[in-house]
Amino acid sequence: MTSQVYYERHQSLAVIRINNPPVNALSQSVREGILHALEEALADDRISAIGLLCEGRTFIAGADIREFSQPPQAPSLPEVTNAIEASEKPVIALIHGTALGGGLEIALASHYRLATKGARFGMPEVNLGLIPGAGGTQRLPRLVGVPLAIEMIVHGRKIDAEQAYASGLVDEILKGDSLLQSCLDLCPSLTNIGVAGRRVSVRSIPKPVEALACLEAEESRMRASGAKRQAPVQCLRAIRAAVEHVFAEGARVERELFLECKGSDEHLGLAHAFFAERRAIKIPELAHANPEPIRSVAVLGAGTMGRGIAISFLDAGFPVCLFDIDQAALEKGLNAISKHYDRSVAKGRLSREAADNRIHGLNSTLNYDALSDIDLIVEAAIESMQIKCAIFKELDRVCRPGAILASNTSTLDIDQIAASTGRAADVIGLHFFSPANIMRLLEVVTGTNTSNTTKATAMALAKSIGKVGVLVGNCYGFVGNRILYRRLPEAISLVTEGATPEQVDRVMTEFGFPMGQFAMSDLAGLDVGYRAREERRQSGEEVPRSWLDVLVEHGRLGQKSGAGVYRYEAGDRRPKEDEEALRLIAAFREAQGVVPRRVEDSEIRERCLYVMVNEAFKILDEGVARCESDIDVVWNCGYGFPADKGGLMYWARKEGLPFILERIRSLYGETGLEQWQPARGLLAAVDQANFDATTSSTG
Ligand code: 3H9
Repeated sequence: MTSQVYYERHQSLAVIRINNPPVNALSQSVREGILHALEEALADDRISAIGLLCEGRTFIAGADIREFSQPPQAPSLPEVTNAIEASEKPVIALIHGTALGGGLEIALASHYRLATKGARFGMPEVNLGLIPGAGGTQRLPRLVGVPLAIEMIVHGRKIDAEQAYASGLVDEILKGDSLLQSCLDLCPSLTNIGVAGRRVSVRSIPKPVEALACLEAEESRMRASGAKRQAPVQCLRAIRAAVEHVFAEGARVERELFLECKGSDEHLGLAHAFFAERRAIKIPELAHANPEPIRSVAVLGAGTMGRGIAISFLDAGFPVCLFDIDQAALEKGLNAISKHYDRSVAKGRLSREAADNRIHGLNSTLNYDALSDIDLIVEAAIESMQIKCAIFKELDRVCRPGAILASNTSTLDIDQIAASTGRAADVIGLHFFSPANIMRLLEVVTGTNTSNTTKATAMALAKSIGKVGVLVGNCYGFVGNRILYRRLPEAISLVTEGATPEQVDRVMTEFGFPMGQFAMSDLAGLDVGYRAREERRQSGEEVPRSWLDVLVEHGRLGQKSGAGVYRYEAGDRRPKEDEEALRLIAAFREAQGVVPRRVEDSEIRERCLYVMVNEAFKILDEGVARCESDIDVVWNCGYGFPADKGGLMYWARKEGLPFILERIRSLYGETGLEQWQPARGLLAAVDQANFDATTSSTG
């Protein structure tokens, strides 16, 4: 066969065994190997059935994404799936781990699907800006019906073995551990049934009238949402083709749409984002560090952030002790967590039993001494250095040697926090993003003395709670907030000069952010930033006053007070432009002697985004981020940067660094402001780009 595909004979069962670590992706040699093995099995009279089995931790996780950037190589995946389905001997997919994308398409082309209890199934192509391209959009709706097919293909939802069995996607969930033995046991009966009625492509769509209505409802939902990504639209088109046409025609439409998606910027951006996340956790300096096992977690502070962090750990199966010094706050926190799980049950996201298990994993204390045996403590108290240092001093007193002491600070100096303990090697920042149980980013902030073991433990922990850990250095705001804190003043200045907050936010949402800068500030609470600015002013720093300060001083604190930059109606979180805020802004301009001017959208886009790019290069210059793609991950997973644009730095390179630098230089010339002083790394990157352009044109 090929080096990744083996052919074996077990009595009358041929086994095609795939071994392409780590996830058995369908690279060219795997596709070729499957076809050869299939031919051999079909030519062998002793064989009556064929099993498809994968080595390692999973069934096939899809096409090999790395190959999409290369010229296509035969055989194509549709050739393989069609050959499997055409086989006159039954092909049985033996599924463990995850059957994803092209892997699920192989399973759908097989005549029987047997799965282990823990198996999961999905069509995540849409998350890569693609559609399933090997018959998935045609076979899945025929097998499980259009509503579930839409969920899986358009929304990328994964289902477990039980749901797969209930929907008819798998024929049997195996009781034993050995897929091969179970297949051998079932072989005689499957062989008797044969393949004739088992080819999914010749089935008709179940409940066609309902299917069409469901398709139309989804299409209008998509139009109304104004979503910008193309892949979900193309997924729906392909499913519609399955409803309206015979398989061959539907498959032709699917192929066309797949190839269109494969060449799109959306796919290139999302594929970059996918690999950037995986690159972020590969840290050469930690290659030999052994993570410590974490068996128990305490979260200090029962406020919104602490609760979200506690839920993240409970969801991942960790026992959690919630700590607060205030009994009422603690009870409120425990209550909120319990209610969160009740809501998950009511929405059908979690079974009552699973929710109860998580709630049972939670206990609480008002007493530091109760933390003495805990492996990891995450402090989530308010953002005050004085309070955090006092907490860490207590933790140093009570916690066992080797326990990891983490702070969820979003800005403060980890070294200063660590200095309040006698164990700086065990102190680290774990910066969660709100809502902490939902946002995928975890900035792992290292202090000067944080040990490699602590860093490696924190990075492994991030993965085990389903977060994307990014290792960053210590500076005000770390990577994410430091960049954000450059965008905010720029957005404020644009409004001072004459734009409206609504205009600035619209430009950002048109770019692809889910929320504009000011809607986000309202959500976080304007008083938070105000307090931080006041603290800096009081410590002697020169922090210019802005109209945002004026809004806070007029009691406009954001969503929580019903008014901030925008106005909010009761029970409605949608921001509405507000005359009162505009009046206060106008009065501020007048007091400053500013005559408002017309600000073009293009200026807003450039100033808000280029200031971020310049700061990101400064962060790289200082070694606070390890590489450009780590910055992409931080902004994609923590701040809603549109991942189909790849990430801040990936987008900046596409936008053109020489052009960005030219604008930055001119803004620096006009304003003399530090944020527009070109970063060294940006200058070097542009020099390099110019050098590359010269050598390629002369060579
Ligand atoms: C498709 O199938 C299109 C077809 O419909 C049509 C074609 C015509 N290819 O995530 P992990 C690598 S599109 C290449 O850390 P986990 C990954 O980069 C595909 N490489 O592990 C990493 O490499 P490295 C549809 C892949 O256990 C290593 O495997 N399928 C692929 O946390 C481990 O990955 C998908 O979108 C791939 N398809 O999670 C599935 N997948 O060690 C995408 C992974 O060098 N994959 N790698 O950094 C996943 O969702 C997760 O990787 C998975 C395992 C759940 C499978």
